[in-house]
Amino acid sequence: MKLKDKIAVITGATAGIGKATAEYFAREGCNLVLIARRVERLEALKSTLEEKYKVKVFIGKVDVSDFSQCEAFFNSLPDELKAPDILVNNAGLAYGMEKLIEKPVEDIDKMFDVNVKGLIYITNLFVPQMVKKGKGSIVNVGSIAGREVYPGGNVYCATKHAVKALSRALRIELVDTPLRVIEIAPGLVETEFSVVRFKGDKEKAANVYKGLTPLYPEDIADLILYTVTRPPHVQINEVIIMPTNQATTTIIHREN
Ligand code: 8X3
Repeated sequence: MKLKDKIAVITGATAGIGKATAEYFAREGCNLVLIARRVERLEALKSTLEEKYKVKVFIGKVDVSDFSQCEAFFNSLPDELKAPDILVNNAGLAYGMEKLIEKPVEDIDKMFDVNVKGLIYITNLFVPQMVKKGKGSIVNVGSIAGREVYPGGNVYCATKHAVKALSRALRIELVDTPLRVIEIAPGLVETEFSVVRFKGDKEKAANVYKGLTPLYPEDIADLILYTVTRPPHVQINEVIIMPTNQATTTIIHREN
């Protein structure tokens, strides 16, 4: 499948994996609907991609954890954008590494609200239109934290296990349609993820990727592009992708 003149909706589009995916899709001539909270970044990305790749980019300042914002943005879209060819549920975050019993309640809520409820809200708005159109790919960005649990991972791991469960559930429910559901589960990818997790502590964040070559957002964008451009009868259900020097969430070889 070629992406030229297709439409992709991407959440969490202004940084990391979302931004790289927007760029990789735009390079193929794909029009974009980019959803994120930071409007200045959205506007800057829109003008860069439109100018560089001559594609149309629509932007939505939306916090995916707020259903009324998701719904209002969805309702404001012209019909053809309500039924994209590709939906990338990328928005997600982790907060902290405390033990479960010490976790601040607002951090627990935020992770579930964005990673799980936000993904469901966006899916439930766009996917019915994709079903009506009779084609499309849904890409959910999961994590190896949805395959394993590691010290301090607790709630984040629970949300990513939920992303795996929701992806599998959706695949079952869409089995009689031409739609495909793809879950991408990365290990260490160097993005703002760790700066957010450690609430701005750049040193702690840098330590996460220290001594190894991590994955970069472009590596994941490249994989997402691969999965959505397979022939329509090919559904890549799940892909686990890690840096070469990572074997599990905790077994990581680092050079001193
Ligand atoms: C991010 C990967 O191992 O930091 O989803 O949880 S990990």
